[in-house]
Amino acid sequence: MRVSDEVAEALATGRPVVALESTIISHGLPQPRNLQVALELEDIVRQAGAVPATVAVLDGVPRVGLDKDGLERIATEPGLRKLGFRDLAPAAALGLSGATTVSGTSFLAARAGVRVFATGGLGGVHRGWTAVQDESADIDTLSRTRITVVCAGVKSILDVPATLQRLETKQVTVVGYRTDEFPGFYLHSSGEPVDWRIETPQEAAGIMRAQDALAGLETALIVANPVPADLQLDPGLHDRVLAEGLRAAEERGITGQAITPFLLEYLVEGTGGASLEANLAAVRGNTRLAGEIAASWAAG
Ligand code: PSU
Ligand code: MN
Repeated sequence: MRVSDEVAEALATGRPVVALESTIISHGLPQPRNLQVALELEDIVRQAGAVPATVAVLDGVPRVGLDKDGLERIATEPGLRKLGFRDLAPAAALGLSGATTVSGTSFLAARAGVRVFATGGLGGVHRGWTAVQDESADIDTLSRTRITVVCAGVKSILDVPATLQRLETKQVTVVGYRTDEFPGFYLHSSGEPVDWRIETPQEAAGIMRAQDALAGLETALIVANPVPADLQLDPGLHDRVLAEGLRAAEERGITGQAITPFLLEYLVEGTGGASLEANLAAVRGNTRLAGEIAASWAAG
């Protein structure tokens, strides 16, 4: 694994660092907007006073902290793989390049000593799980990785109540940021309750210190930060296009790793780009908050 000089120095001197995932860039957003977003997210982290560490695997080398060239490769290289935790070893051994999901990113970031990670929405339990047991590896990795993930909930293409149940079973702490309801990714709320609510980045850092003091399972802290209500996708449009997308996925037999990118893209097209704007608003807000939490954590 290669940690960039800037990230290594920040970690060595106790400066705040925020990990960013790369699958959202390679598979989650359309070109050429995705490269602009990758750069913008790094900027947002810097504005919060922290150092960005985008995570990916390049030519078989897991990387924590990418330069502009690396970000460009993630955004533009054709046929880039999508790498969860279990894909890291084969990618390394075969010298392949790929973008890391929440599960791949969490593992590598935590290994490098990065404690805070910003993303859009987590993977989770897919709808129809009673027939096809598709549950994102994100959940299992977060159940045994000490990292704080700031997200806008889980993607609304999933079975949200089932995902929350799995997070409970797997002992992953979930707190709402200034909300009593679990966010709905493109939507301000999923309508599902969360057990804990915090109001400040300092409170998040406090929970992280308590996790360490309790020294129990190495589980993650999920800080669920809703997209602002005025920037959310229209809920009626969301429900309609999502239902269409789910039908289309079923008709075309799309399953496994391909289903998430397929549905995200379907939503972008079906909403005339509105889902993309809501997605970006959520990711920007999460990145800003992650920077603030990392700063508070580093200051403590
Ligand atoms: N959230 C987004 N866009 C994405 C993803 C999440 O807004 O592209 C990615 C994340 O990398 C997440 C992955 O870890 O989708 C989950 O994929 P799967 O369901 O195949 O585990
Ligand atoms: Mn899956």
